[in-house]
Amino acid sequence: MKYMAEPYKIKSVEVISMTNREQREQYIKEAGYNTFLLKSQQVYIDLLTDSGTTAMSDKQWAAMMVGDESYAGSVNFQHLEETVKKYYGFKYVVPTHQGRGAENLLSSICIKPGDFVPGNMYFTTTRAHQERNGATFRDIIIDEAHDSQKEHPFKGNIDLTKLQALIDEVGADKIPYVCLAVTVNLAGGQPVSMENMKAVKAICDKYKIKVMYDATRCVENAFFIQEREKGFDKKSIASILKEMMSYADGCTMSGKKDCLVNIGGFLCMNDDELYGQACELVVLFEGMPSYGGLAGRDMEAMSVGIQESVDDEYIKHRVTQCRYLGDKLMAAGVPIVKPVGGHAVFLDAKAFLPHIPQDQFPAQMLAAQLYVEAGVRSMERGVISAGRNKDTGDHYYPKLELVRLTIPRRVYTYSHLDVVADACIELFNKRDNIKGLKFVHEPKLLRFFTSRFEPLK
Ligand code: PM9
Repeated sequence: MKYMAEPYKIKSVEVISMTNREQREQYIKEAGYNTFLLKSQQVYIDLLTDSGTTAMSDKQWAAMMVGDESYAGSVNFQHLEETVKKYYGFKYVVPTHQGRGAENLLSSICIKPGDFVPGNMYFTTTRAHQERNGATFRDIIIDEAHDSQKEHPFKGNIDLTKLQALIDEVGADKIPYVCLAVTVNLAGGQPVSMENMKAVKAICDKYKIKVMYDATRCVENAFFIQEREKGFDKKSIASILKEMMSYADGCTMSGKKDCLVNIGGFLCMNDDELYGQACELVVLFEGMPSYGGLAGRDMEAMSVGIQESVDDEYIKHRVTQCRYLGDKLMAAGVPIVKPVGGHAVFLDAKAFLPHIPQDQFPAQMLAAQLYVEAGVRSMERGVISAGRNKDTGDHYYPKLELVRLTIPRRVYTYSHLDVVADACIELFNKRDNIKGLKFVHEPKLLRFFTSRFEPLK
């Protein structure tokens, strides 16, 4: 079977709203042509993000009922700690309210002004925390990742020559850690091979540089290793995940993605001193080291979610859904990032709208027009998300100017994806009529969340 059927059945439903084109034209105008500023009841199929949008299982909801809301030493934290240690293998776990809480702790503790943090392509909140603490981010992903049409089984890999060159250029003492994302969100959800993780660790060990994973979509990464890397096809997702983590000194985690919860995250490490510092700082920003900004019930749901996430059938279906949508679009000639990754299909806005220059924000407008077309909400992942260089004030112009159609976990059916595919194809057929945008409001930090725009005449 090319497209695997759902390995679950539906026990509870949420009614979604239909709107007409006239209403949607008005709503997107009111939202300043920014899909983040739409109200959820104005959206029919919501592919804005896979973050916190998961449908929890009956077992997770049951776990919520055994929340121990003691201020300190909650039994749910003990369960979370045991589960993370079992599946990820790190010595210490510090819970946080979500991924960026963990990023804040890690960056604040490890980075000093003037440092460099290399990574396999930037992520918005991750780089913002690194820069806020005085570091410069350096992209050391392989070149193929910046070309939407290049096929590569592990397009998220780190280029080892680029890593070595940075160490030679700035010195190992200016690199507090390498930030290795598994998978790489902004490259299209592209995975990293086990071989690459092992090689990165070997280089970093030589120079006493830590390797910290952004583990946000690590289970999806494990699936691609099982499918594509020699010697892993007979191994379980759980065992691949554990081996992946053995090549890291720790990780940040947004539990809102692969841990299958609506809120939560954590920071892991093996180092005693780093753990001590994280326990001090977490109290300032999140809460006690035994709850980190989460209710007991949220930690319990995350423990169960982690166990469900490594089920081989679950993850196979998840990636298959993304492929189903990607295959439909490719068959109709709609330009997308290839190969399709683990959490989303990314429209290539430069190829979709070649008549709109990047400084007129083609991906932003494409996301707005897709909403008008069919009530489908997506997200810009291009020049607006990339922001401005903190020293020169110029826009960063990423090679990839994308619109992300992100598939929430266990939420939509293949029929919903048919609607999305039809809308994209329809829009592609009338793409010449779409015009660019200009800013009317631009916040300084993480501008994509709240910027407002107007169409160009
Ligand atoms: N990712 C996403 O939609 C939600 C916020 S940005 C619109 O893709 C990675 C790889 C992420 C991520 C969030 C975070 C931050 C870290 N790394 O959102 O703070 O994709 O839990 O995680 C979003 P939190």
